[in-house]
Amino acid sequence: KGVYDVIVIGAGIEGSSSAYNLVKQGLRVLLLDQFPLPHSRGSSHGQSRITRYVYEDEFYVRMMVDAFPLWSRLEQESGVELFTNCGVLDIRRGGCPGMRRALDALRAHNIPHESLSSPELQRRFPVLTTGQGDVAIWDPNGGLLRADQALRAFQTVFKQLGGVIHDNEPVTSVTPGSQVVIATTKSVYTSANVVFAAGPWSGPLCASVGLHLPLKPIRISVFYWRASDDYREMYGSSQFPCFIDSRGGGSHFHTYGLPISEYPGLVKVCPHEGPSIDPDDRDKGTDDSWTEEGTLATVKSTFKGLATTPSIREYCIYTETPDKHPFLDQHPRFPNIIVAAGFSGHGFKLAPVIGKAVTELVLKKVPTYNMKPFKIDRFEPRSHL
Ligand code: PYC
Repeated sequence: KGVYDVIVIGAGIEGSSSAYNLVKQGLRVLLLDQFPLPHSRGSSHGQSRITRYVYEDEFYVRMMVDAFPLWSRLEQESGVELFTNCGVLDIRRGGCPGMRRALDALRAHNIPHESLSSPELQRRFPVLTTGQGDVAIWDPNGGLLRADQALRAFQTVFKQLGGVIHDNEPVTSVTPGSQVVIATTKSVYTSANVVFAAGPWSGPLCASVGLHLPLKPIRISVFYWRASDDYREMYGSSQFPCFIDSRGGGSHFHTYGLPISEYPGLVKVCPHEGPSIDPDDRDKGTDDSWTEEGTLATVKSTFKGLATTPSIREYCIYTETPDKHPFLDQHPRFPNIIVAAGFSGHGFKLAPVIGKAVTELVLKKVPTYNMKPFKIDRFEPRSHL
């Protein structure tokens, strides 16, 4: 009792997927969360997320090649439909270097895609108004993930396989050693390995074991905009895709969006930026009117028939790293402490392969994926210690 092979701290999507993958290896696994589950305090709540093959970095495309079938496997195991294949548009300025890189990355893995010019975009998606120099990559196999159901599915299967979840149980200390001692508000546990997957709380957790990582929690406003009656059908998932808009500059804020799904008649269009916050004070006073103004500029310039005031604003936290790649690595001094943090707002879709990669790190197996971009010492070697 109280002794585990692995304790995962943080039952968000990365921690829950890690716990699920670890228990499948026959390990005794405890998944801890500081809040009662489910909760909306971190980065894994809400009903929808984008999933896609299109990425500028080839190593993410490689990971998505595995992530799609692993999401399907979770659908089968849980009996819950998690994915809607509405496609994804990656909208950009023509000729930008990122466009070339993204196309090369897709080609490297033979992923079906199309390049669309501005007139072609408007022909295919009549709700769009794009500028002359705008282009897009069409990722027909991407779409929408049911986020809160996906989180529950990982946790349900984990428990069915013998995993243990303790929620409403904050960790109060971690003492490294060949057996790590984890104290919480309710108990003391020992474990051969620990996974830090605490989302925006990962910075202080890592610092408590001498690891100082550049992790910056930011608050993202999740906006829903009413579609007028004439356009409502055109914004449904059978006609409208998910999109990421990285045109940047001028009136174009970096935004993303999804078709009508969780709230009848409401289209999700959100900024991909926000103010730096303390996750314990997420909802307090920080001015982020600039994110609403920036998103509104895109809503007005690009999407026909949407209201000019959002009907709903919710909050979600991204935990950003300087290069927007996560830390997915062993602690440099204590190799039985694994860090999985800093997903920078694009980690949800990757969760099945993050869980697999974490399991390989715990079991000291040869990694399936290129782990170099995720190394803890990639910025300034040893300055983090
Ligand atoms: O990775 O596709 C993505 C995404 C969209 C919004 C936040 N992340």
